[in-house]
Amino acid sequence: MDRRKFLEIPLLGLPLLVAERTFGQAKRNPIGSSLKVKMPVVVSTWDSGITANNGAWPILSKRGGALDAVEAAGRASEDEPSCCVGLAAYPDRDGNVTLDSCIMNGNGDCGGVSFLERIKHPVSVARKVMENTPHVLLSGKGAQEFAVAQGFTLEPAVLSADAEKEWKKWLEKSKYKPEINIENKKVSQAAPYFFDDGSANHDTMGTIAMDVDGKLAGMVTTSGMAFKMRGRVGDSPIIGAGLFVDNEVGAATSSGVGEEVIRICGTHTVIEQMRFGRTPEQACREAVRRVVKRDPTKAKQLQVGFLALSKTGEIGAFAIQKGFSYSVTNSQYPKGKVFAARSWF
Ligand code: SD4
Repeated sequence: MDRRKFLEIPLLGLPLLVAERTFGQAKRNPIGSSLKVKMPVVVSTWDSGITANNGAWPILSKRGGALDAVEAAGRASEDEPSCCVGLAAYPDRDGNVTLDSCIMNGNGDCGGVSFLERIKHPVSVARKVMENTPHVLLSGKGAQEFAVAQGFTLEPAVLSADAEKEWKKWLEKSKYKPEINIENKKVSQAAPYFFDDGSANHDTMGTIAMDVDGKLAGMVTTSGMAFKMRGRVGDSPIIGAGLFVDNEVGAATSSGVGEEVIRICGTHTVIEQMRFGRTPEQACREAVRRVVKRDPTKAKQLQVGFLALSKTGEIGAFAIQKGFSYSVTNSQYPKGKVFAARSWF
């Protein structure tokens, strides 16, 4: 890249004014080029990130560690049916719920599970992979056997009523087309934020946090894309794609069409951009730019969003499409606050 082009790129992340937007009762707050917050802090993708943050904040606010906090965030999401990231989530096209998750601390310790069935808390299995095996990622039957050996219960293979209804509806046409911002379009009555259609919520939760000692950690938990092919694994359990954390720099997570995130090693790209001086929002924007430039026509039809937290307490996000949001909880926002990310289109 010539010097002129290199210098141009950081300017792409300069602040633009974004109007405050209201979706039903879900009020998203406008952002500048970055949001500087007090530590400790937990930040999660989407409006339903509030549920995840509510799991993490009791730990962080009592001076607990970031790794414990993000695991608790994942478990809170997996426990909440309206979050749709655990066993209540939408199945693959054959009617099986298959879950992906990973967890990482700022020292490069990490673990993940993919294509995991009938286990309620994939994030905790991911942590066991990290702590009790020499490996980083266990998949499918092997991951399930490992989980059971570690004391996790094998749950019945049943769909939630909502998932079964949506799957049957989907079977009528059997067309795989990821829906943009599906995570924020469906909201159950239990969720703190509502949309005009009263529907709820979510199929991926990414959480990044910094504790009182300045240590970073992150996790992702998901059922992946609804009605995917059996065996499909997305970006969420893949270190450097759905999650990357480095105590020297910051933490980043992603949501949206995982295939696009994997192709550009999304969150690793974000962290490396931050390492060389970009703000979290600029870094997220650069990762989005790489997705868009690969196929600008296709990019119009899909959503990918990145969310990052720097070690100095700056938060930034950027997405291809409007509608990506993130939730922040700390001493300034103990009940959590939802912010809108800026977007390419
Ligand atoms: C995946 N990135 O499996 C996930 C899907 C997602 O909100 O983020 N949905 O590709």
